[in-house]
Amino acid sequence: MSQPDAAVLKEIATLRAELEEANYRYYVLDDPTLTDAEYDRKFQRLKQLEEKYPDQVTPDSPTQRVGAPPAEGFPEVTHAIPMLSLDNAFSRDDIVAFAQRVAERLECEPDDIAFSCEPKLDGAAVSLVYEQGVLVSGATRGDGRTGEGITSNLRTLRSVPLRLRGEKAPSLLEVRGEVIMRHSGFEALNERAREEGSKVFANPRNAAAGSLRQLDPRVTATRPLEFHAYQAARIEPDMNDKTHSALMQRLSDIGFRTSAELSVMHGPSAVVDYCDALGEKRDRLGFDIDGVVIKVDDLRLQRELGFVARAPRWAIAFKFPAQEETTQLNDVEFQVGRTGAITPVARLEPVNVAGVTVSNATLHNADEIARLDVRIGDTVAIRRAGDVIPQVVRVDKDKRPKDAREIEFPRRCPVCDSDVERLEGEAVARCSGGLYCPAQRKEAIKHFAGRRALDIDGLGEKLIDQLVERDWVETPADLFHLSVEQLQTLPRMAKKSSTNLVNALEKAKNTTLPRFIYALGIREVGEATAVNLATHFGTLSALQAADQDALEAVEDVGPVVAAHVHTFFRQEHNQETIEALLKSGVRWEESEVEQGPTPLEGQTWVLTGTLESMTRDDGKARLQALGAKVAGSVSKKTACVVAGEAAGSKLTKAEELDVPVIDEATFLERLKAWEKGEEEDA
Ligand code: JCF
Repeated sequence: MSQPDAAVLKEIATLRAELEEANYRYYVLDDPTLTDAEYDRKFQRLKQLEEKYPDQVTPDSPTQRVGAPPAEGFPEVTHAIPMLSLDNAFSRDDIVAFAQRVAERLECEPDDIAFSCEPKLDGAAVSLVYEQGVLVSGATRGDGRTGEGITSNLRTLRSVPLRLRGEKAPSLLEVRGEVIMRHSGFEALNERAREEGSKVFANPRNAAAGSLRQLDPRVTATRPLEFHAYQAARIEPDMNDKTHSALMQRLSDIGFRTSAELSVMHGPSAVVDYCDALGEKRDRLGFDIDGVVIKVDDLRLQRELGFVARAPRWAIAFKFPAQEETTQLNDVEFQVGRTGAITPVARLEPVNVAGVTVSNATLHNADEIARLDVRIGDTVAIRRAGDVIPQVVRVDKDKRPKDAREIEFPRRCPVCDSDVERLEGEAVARCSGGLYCPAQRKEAIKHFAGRRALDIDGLGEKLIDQLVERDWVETPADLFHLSVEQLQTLPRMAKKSSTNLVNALEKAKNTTLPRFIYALGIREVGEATAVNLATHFGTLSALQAADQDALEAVEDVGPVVAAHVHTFFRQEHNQETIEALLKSGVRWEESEVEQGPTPLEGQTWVLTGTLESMTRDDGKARLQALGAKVAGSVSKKTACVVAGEAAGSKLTKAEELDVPVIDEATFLERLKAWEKGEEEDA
């Protein structure tokens, strides 16, 4: 095997440092410096060098997060220092009493004590051990005395440093903290699980704990988990930090995510204010917390206070109201969305969940009803957290009344009586009525008028319902024919509000192409896709004329979205609506996109192996800009294969099928020539 020279060793070290820094900026500080493409490029380069020089691979290399084989089970790990739980406080009085107890022991006044306050994260507690700055072990809390060794799984979390930052690492460090899943990641995970019929988690805490206990680390690696440090159980040699808050800053400096909400409060009434303020903010954090952890900030005083039985005397957990409550399911109704998707909605006996009255919750789809085995009359657990729609998470079958009724999923649309269709492999059932269905029509018009679409001021839900019910508005274009006289005849619409609406409609006619595309409500075309489509095609007519291949050449547009867009513009009623909209004066500035040269029109290319001068994505984009399609596998129809370093089976396949193969240098030369618009002479 060849030995790397000094320049290669230096490149490896630099890449590792850059990737570690990028991870830290992204996953710990939430302040990324590298773009995803730059990160991928450096990562691929490091992987390539490590493949060439396997002796240089180190366990703390950024490439080594995934790769451990599936485990048979997890070893038992005895915690050097038990992982304690905290005593709870449920009221202002409990907090004041805690401060009083602490003050008595320390023989001082409660108001003279500094308390460090932070959110109590609702996830799975774990402990990480670093020796000479390198992660050697990670374990769950377990029963506090022994937990499960899940090192390979914890290594896959990018917020878990594999090596500590800084010049001089402590010889031993044990850090404890919580592994959490944010609401966004949790919802996406469950959404996917519902589609695939795999395990749906009741809440982010279960999802985090379940993800950490996967035997295959590659599964854990796909779960959106974050580690937040909250305690250093052991540091050798002692760094002599004076306070818990200073120690947290140190943990942040050496590579850990710590609470952004940590504050030091002086005296119990300031602590109570902190708890109130965090309670207000709770729904906007984007992850679950179940209270506030309050600690005596001074570490010397913590030692002086010591422990009782299972909990420290120097800390307490103030608990917020639970985000799960039980209530009764009174009925299930079926709502029809913009795309016809039929969603079962649970009508509940109203119940207060963490300060908000909940009387409806989603049941998602027919599979979810079956999974929960829920019936009308059941006692159900409801979960409400942050911006997530309240959900039914469990059924208490012991409390099921004798007359509980099965929920029947409708076969016909509850609004327009069209057939309900459920495509093979899809979790959602849809009304087949399209814009014939008043429910879909209402939703389509609400979408069209929405803030992110045409932004029609003063055209609210109730008003749209009335306009559709009276058959005044069938398509968005009809909105622009409404008159003040007509609007005035509606309940609660005086002359002034009618005039305002007509003016708002006039104003909304001036829009932009991305907004217009988004407003059309094409399936799976969100704002970002609408921008990409507008930028790529420049004009509405170019977009309307695009075929499936041309659509797939747009950034982030895959076959499914391309098909939705293509089908949309082929429907006669959609063409008519668009024409009517343009005729009534909807307009925007068009920018003819300079049509680049398309010498590769109709050709399919394949990129394989590692390219030195660009990422594969860059190569793909440049080929697509020249009119080519870029595929992932080689077939007889492939026009050309670009073979980079270490190209494998695709290269063999190309040779078998006699497909032309070029190397990177030739590829670059040809790209440049084509991009300049020179004729191909081959
Ligand atoms: O966020 C938490 N769940 C959390 C738990 C935060 C802390 O600062 C903790 C904890 C459990 C024990 N501190 C201790 C000592």
